[in-house]
Amino acid sequence: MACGVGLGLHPHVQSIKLRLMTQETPAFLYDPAIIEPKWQKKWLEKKAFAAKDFDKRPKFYTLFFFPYPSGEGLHVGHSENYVAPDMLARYKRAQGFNVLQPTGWDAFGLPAENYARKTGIHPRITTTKNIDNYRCQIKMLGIGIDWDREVDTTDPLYYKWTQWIFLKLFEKGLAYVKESPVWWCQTLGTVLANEEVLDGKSEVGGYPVERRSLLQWVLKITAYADTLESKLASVDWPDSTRRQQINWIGRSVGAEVAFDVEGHPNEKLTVYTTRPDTLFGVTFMVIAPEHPLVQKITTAENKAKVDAYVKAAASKSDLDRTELNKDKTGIFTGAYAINPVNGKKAQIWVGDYVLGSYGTGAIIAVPAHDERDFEFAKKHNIEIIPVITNPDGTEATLPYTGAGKMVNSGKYDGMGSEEFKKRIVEDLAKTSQAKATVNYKLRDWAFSRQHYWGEPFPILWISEADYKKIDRAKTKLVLPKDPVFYEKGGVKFFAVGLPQESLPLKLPDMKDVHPKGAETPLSTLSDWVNVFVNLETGETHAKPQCPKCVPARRETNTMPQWAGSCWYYLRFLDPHNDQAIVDRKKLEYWGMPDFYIGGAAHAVLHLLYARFWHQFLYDLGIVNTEEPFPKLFHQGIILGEDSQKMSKSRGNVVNPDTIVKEYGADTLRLYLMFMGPLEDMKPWSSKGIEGVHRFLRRAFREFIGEDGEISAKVKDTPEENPETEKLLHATIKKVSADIEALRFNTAISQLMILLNQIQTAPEVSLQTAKAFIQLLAPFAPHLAEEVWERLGEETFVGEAKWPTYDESKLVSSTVKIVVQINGKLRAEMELPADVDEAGALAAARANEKVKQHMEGKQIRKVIFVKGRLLNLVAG
Ligand code: ANZ
Repeated sequence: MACGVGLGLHPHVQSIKLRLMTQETPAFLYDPAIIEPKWQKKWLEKKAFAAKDFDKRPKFYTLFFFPYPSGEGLHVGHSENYVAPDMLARYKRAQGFNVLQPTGWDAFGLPAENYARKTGIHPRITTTKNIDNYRCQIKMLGIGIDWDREVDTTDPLYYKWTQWIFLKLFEKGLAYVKESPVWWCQTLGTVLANEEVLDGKSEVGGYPVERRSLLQWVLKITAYADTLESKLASVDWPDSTRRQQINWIGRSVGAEVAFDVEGHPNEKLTVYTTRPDTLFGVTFMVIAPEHPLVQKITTAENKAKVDAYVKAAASKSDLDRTELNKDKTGIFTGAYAINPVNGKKAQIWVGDYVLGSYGTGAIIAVPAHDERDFEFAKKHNIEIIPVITNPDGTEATLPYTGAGKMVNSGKYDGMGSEEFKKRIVEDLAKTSQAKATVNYKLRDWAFSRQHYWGEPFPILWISEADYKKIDRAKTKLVLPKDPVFYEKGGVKFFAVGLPQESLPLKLPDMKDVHPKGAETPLSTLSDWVNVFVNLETGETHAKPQCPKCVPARRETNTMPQWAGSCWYYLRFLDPHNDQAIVDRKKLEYWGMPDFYIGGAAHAVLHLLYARFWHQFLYDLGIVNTEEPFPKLFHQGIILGEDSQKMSKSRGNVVNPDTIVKEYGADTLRLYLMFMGPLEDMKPWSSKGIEGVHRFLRRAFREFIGEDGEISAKVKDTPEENPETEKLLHATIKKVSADIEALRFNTAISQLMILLNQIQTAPEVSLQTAKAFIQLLAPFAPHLAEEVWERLGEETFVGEAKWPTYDESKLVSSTVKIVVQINGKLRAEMELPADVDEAGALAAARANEKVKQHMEGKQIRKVIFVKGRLLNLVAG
């Protein structure tokens, strides 16, 4: 049973009730089902994990990717994501840091809406229920969260600020509208997201889908392409993630070169190329099917074929046209371009592998120096002219993509190709036929969704005539520098932002959140959509109540799920502020997360979008750092016991609830961290979990006696067995360093070694027992609190100062010296580490065993190896 579902009780609580009734649990037994809820309750009551604003201690802000509360509840992968930073947080707290570990819910999104579509249950209801369950599960794992800072992206008090940021983007010209294709499913009567369309059919039901053009909001993330790339150098992130972002941004340095078009004196065909050094080798050109020149230059005899080709291309996605397209197809337009470097004619083809949305939508093709063009030229019998040799000047085997010396390039022959690359652009620039440019693969961010369960846009649409009436100096409406408008049937509509003080614009309630046939659910709420707006105050009314009121339509798209997660890390610093996103002083005190952990799957979307908004907020002066996540870490995926990805269909999913019920959260926590290095992908093992559970039982039994009180073995004395003492200091050193470096697995091994030593020693000091419990506390906090309490402590173990080690204690004060008599091992002596030959000999003479073997013999020769051996030759 999932947390909080059913009887409304934590499964632990249920089992405890049973146990208490039957008195099954003697106090000396380690029983997580009793201990864990007990301490979770105490932590909550005492607000043990409250982060204190402006506290004098140094701050430590740790953040895990906040969960999307799905109906399925937590799986063990999430558990790993929350447990690991919790260990760090608990350690830092004990180290004297003012630790902030918050969480919240990324709760808008499609699953709740799809569930509503199937069951009729409103997303608000499912979302609240799922959040309750997740909160319960996170508590069940013993994660130390400051619950007073919990946020929920679907709470109007939260999305007020998501809308506020959007309005700022709108005001600064970074939000605009564009007609863009979306997937429409006639049978379902709805727009579908890309991920809901599989192989050209709806994921739900498998119905046919078609492309429909709809007006969409787009955010100009490309304005930040340069900063998004360059600032990556300043963050401590996994290399692969940094590289993925760099590739996604795709900075490309090249040149635009303008070609004349034969027979069309008023047209220019401008291409984008990263290889202007190959310009003399151009034998054909390829333009995208959507390029405006296609219609103008295609000759009559080629028109029918070209039209058919263009039509076929229109139904393909960019991905189908590029990455997934192995066979580069094309069709000749019958027209020619004139090469500005030598006046040579080049055929102009249409090819769908050239994208209209990248560069200029047109390319030069150089078969001698590009594999793709080479194959194309061979297939269509187009001339191939080599213009670059091997680096040593010899003729290269074609296609040759490297650098070398220029040939067949007129006056530039013999010049190095790298030098020529710059030179030709400079020379063509003199006659405005070329210019150096930078392009990015990054596209602007399509920011509209045709769903119900998202943030409404705080935007109204009004007529052009009414827009012109607005007095910019007086109005409270938010207006962009350049108007944002669209045209329909020859009439223009202009976007205005609601006054900032009117936010939040609440998501209106709807019975059926998936009305059939509507492009957007909100568009069916005509009373909500059609309003009158006062052009001065920005207030909206159901009726025209004043002379300044004009009719307006609300925007009926909602924001994508990414919006709320773009800035949530800021809200934790000041979650209840109604006047600002975050108070500046609190921002300055806490700063950005010192540690941010989550799965690698978000390498580009969330982590890029959040950086974009952060850099925008930085430019507005709202945040004081250029990057939101200075240190990022990805935990590895946990596989099923069969080493396959966990999935319902494989039946290899491990449910944390079950594990907690069977072994307790401490065992789950310890095992998750003991499985292997945090960043590694690792398979689950039932045997492994048994092993760590036994370790915890042993730890408990070692310090707690049969009567449930301190074990008789634990002595309240300053004396400690030298071996135990040495190992304790080594363990403090290693566990501290390992936690800092997130090597939780090796820290746990070391604790196991120490426990073995404590078990072998006849006694253990109370001090050592306490230190061991403190070291164990980040990993198994419930057990640690319980033992700590029974050892006579009154505060939480996490509040006690982390144990320190003494470097000098790490060195053994004594050594074992082996005594051989005539080559035979006769005795072992424990002596001071720095004992010399005379001292060792004196000790040997006094040793009973040595005395026996020396009876009647004289020492003839002594061989002494310092710290190890005393060999006596006797006769
Ligand atoms: C001539 C050439 C010769 C090229 C050569 C490459 C190699 P990146 O680095 O990815 O920016 N290109 C330009 N616009 C394109 C478009 N809209 N669709 C498809 N391909 C396009 O790549 C830039 C190169 O990709 C450009 O340089 C152009 O081909 C092609 F030996 O120009 B090149």
